[in-house]
Amino acid sequence: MTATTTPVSRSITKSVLSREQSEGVGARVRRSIGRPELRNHDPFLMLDEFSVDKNGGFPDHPHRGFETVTYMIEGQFQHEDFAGHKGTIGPGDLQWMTAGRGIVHSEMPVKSQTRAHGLQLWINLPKEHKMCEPQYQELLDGQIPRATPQDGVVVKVIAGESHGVKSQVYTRTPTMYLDFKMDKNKTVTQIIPSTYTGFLYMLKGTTFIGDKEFEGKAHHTLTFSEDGATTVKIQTKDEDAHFVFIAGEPLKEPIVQHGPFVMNSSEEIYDTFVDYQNNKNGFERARNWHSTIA
Ligand code: FJE
Ligand code: FE
Repeated sequence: MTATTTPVSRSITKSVLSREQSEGVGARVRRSIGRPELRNHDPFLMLDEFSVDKNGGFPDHPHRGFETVTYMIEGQFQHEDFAGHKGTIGPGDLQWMTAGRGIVHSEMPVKSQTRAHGLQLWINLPKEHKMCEPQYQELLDGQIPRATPQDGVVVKVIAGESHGVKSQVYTRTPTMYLDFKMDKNKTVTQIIPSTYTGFLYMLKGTTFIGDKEFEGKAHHTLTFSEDGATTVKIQTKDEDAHFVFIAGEPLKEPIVQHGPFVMNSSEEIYDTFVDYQNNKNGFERARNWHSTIA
């Protein structure tokens, strides 16, 4: 037993603004997790708020050892991989991709659109899942369950649970991913497991978080205290707000990242280069493959 008492609500330990930077080919991203001030947010590796016009995108590139979760806010995004898996996601739709042992794919806006705007989260995989078979979990907006804890508060439950509503998404790394839309002058409490690390990424408006009412504004990442508290209190005042609430169980395993490959040791990264170069151990179908959408 500890002598210190656990606070009721998590508080905010850091608030970091994401300014736009260039990424991919002619794409702009506001990087949240993964920027220098927000490294080591185990199990999360990266969160980008991307904005891509018809001339930009993320053409043919590989992944190994983690998951990418793409959540569209506006516009249409196309993807195509080396196994012939192909599709388009639009506003509110979600693609939860487990790269596992290897994916090579292309992610591009639909050309007729003016702008594709969304979020891409990279979640690390536990050692025992890094070399799993790739898997896609795709959900259209209408298939994502909603919780309405009160009038004027809608929570889309992308992963995990909120106010009794559960997601069916299978998370190899225990993860919560919630999209909150709150009218002004509302207060909600979200339950979070005591061991999870987490943060809010603000898309619109202003929130006040925790008992000390830490202010959160658009394009800011607000990281939660790691004090074992099992709720997060979130308020709005004179503005509506839109944000995502992301939290997960830290893996506490070594992370060796080289661009799109994330493994546990430099030997495994070296092996990954060899596999990718020689089209083996998951990269067989990369031989002579070129996407048709890039
Ligand atoms: C990548 C550079 C990249 N953020 N947001 C290097 F741009 C990427 C990459 C993305 C990406 C893709 C989408 Cl759809 C949205 C993104 C970076 O593809 F994987 C590496 N390694
Ligand atoms: Fe990708």
